[in-house]
Order: sequence, then structure tokens, then C-alpha cells
Amino acid sequence: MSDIKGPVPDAQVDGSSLRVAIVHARWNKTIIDALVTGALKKLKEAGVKENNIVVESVPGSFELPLACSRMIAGSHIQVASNQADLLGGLNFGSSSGIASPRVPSRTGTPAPAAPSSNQPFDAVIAIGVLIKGATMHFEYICDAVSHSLMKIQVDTGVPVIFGVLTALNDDQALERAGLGRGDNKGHNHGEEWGLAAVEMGSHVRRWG
Ligand code: DLZ
Repeated sequence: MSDIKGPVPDAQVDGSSLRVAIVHARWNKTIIDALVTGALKKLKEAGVKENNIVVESVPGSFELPLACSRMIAGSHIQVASNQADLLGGLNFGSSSGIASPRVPSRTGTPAPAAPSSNQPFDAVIAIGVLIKGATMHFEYICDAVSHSLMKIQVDTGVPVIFGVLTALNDDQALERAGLGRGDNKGHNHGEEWGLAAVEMGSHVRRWG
């Protein structure tokens, strides 16, 4: 990352009392996995307890707004079937490329997740990777998803972190997940999304 770009981390972030959801799409899975891992790493480093992190997946980025909205509305409900896999190391099965959606499959026997608490979510991180193709699909989905996620957070008062990469090609997306193919591996933006969730969740607790 260059010296002039990127956020200044807030040294005060304490996530020990926060409950956070990650909702991720399954398109472009290699990149998604790295981003989710980056977000989880920072959530845990900021003190968010494992049983206060819920991970859900949806087919593609277009499904993220509805998933976020329902998770915020129903955040007292017990959690995702794939949570143990993700918290245990993104155990989704083998991957042969970055440009296809995948249905999660269990490849090992993950340790059982601790029971989730039932407090409302303090923040939701929506993670998707949109890569421009030959048609207008990309533009429509980017526009709809970004506006919808903003509306959900403003309407509900629950921070929705915009973890959606809108890349013009594969390399742009890979570099923003720290997976760059050249000398420049880039930087994993999932880490900032994890920190942003903790900071915004803490702020909203204080602001009321
Ligand atoms: C259809 C589609 C396409 C072409 N590209 C992507 C993509 O790059 N990233 C992504 O997350 N999802 C993509 N999708 C799937 C849509 O988001 C959505 O899942 C389907 O249109 C079904 O509503």
C-alpha cells in the first residue's frame, strides 16, 4: 500500500463486547476466502469473541443486501450452518479458479463452534467480488448493491461495512485481496473491513 492511501487505523478499537456478522457472496471464491480471512483476523485481534462472529454465505453479490437486511432484523436467531467451517479456516473444498460460484462443501470435520450469543448485531460486513465482464451485468449489480447496502445501514442504524470489490479485471481484484500475481501482492482490504466494523459498532453503541 502506498503512503498516502488507505485509512489511519483507530488505535482504540475494542470489540470485546460486540457481535458482528459477515455475509459473503460465493462468486470468485478464491478472492472471497482471502477477504473473509482478513476480516476475521482483524475482528479477532480487536477482541471480538469467536462466538460473537456469525458468517453466512449467499450465491452472489446481488443477494448481499437482502441477506444483510434479514440478518439485522433477525439477529436474535441462531446462526449459519457454515459458521464452523469459516471460523475454523475457510474449509470450503478445493478451488480451481477465481471466476465461478461455489456451493460450500465440508472437506473435513471442523471443530464445533461455540454457541452464538443472541445479542443484536453491532455491525455487518458485506463481502463480494464483482469483476467486469462483457455485458452490463457488472454495472447494474454494482449500482444496486452499493445503494442498497447504504440504505440498509442508514435505515436500520446498524453499520453495514461495504466489503464489495468492484474490479475491472481479475488482477485488480486479486491485488485488493493480497493475492496479486506479480511482484506486488497488494493488500488485503478485508482487514480494514474488520476494523471498520469494530470501530463503527463501537461508535454506534456510544452514539445511541
Ligand atoms: C451473474 C453474476 C455475474 C455475471 N458476475 C458476478 C460477479 O462477478 N460477482 C458476484 O458476486 N456475482 C456475480 N453474479 C451473480 C449475481 O450476483 C447473482 O447471484 C445472480 O444474478 C442471481 O441473482
